[in-house]
Amino acid sequence: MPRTRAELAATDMLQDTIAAISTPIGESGLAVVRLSGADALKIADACFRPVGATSKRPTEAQTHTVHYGKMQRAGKIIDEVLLTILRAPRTFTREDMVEASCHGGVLPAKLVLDALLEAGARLAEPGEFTKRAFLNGRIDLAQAEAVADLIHSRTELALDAANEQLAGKLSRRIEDLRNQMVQTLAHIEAHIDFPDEDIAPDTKEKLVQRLESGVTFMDELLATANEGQILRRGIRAAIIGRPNAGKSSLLNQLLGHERAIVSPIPGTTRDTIEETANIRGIPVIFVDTAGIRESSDTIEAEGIRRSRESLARAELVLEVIDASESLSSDSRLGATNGKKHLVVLNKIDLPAKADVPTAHRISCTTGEGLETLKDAIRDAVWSGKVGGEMNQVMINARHQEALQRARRHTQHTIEALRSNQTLELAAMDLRIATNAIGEIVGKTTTEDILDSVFSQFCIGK
Ligand SMILES: Nc1nc2c(ncn2[C@@H]2O[C@H](COP(=O)(O)OP(=O)(O)OP(=O)(O)O)[C@@H](O)[C@H]2O)c(=O)[nH]1
Ligand SMILES: [Mg+2]
Repeated sequence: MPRTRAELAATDMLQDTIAAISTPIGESGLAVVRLSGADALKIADACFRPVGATSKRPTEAQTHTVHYGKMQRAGKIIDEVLLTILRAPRTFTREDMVEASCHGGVLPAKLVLDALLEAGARLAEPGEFTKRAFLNGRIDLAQAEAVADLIHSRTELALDAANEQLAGKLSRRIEDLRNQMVQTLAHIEAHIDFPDEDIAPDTKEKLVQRLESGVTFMDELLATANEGQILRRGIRAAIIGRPNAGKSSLLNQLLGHERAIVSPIPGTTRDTIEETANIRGIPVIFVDTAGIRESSDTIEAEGIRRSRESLARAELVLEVIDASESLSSDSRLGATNGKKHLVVLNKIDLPAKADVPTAHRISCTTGEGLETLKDAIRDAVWSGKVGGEMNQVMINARHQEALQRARRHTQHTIEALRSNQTLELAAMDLRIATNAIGEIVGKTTTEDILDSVFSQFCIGK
């Protein structure tokens, strides 16, 4: 049953004061332990002893101030910390918050956390701080997702897109669309309440037009799904070819460091090697594979089996051919099942014995042709449709599913109005469509949707 954000906020989700270590576990200079909730200041009070003339107890401290002191647990000093006091509502969660910067390392942060838990806090679930920012109305659901995208982004382009979404670029468009639909729905429902007055034909036509422009807008948003997916997940590109063609050399060139072993002995690479590179802003997961040939060596044969598996899983294939060797009947890869497929002719610095007219000509030794190849990789996966109005709005899989559902039901509404079916029918479909649009920003949502969104986060965010 979809519920509004306010309804969800009224459940017991926001009762506890939550705590978590917000920095990665491991040795580091500093670690930050976060606390959020109605009792945050009181709980911090129980563990913190201020040191120095200007430091205050958390409950007496002004908002947005920093205090130096010792953290205590069972009467014993466990660490010296800087405590940042943030009083509601100008905080990330809109609740009272305390951030303790303690010494890095696994133990100090863990002991500070334990002290806070013993004083009455509960360990936060993954993404629970961001979930509270959503439930308390500071950000909407699409913006909360952008926080996760921001953390996970692997290229600047992905980071820019996440920042735009966090700033509300997608949310504003979705809100506008939803408002239009709500108005249309209200109009139709008004006529259901007064059955004597049927909608005048020209008014009806105006409603249909408004819904149709809504569908066009949904299509524009849907067209960004592919790019959105690529930026968030990256794209898998398998480097495939005969032994010694220069596949590992190409991987190293694309990564900019010597990741894979390169040698003149055919059959050097046995296992597949995966590594992500930033190609013109797009995260590309390159997979270097064992050269494909007939082999009686069982280890090499297993490597070749894995090469074929990588080929099957890849979205883009880079077929590497050695230009200094004559082509034979088994030099070429053959059909790749409609996958995006770039042919790369390597070793063009050597006397040529093979030629493939459509190939991208490169030399991993001199670096020639590599920049052009990177452009070609980008062009193969990036449609270039994103730009202009939709610039930097890139929807994710959840938005895509909701938009498709909304589109379908909006179409039903249009058909119902056009064919003069009952207005109840038209209104019902439009209500479903409006709710689906509302799901994107979390206007209408379910606990399942929230769980699946926030489970993508780490603990402490
Ligand atoms: N002259 C020249 N030699 C190259 C070039 N690219 C690679 N090589 C050489 O070709 C040999 C094979 O290179 P690798 O990158 O190991 O080839 P591979 O396709 O990974 O080979 P396998 O792992 O055995 O399948 C090495 O001696 C490289 O130095 C090139 O552009 N020009
Ligand atoms: Mg190799």
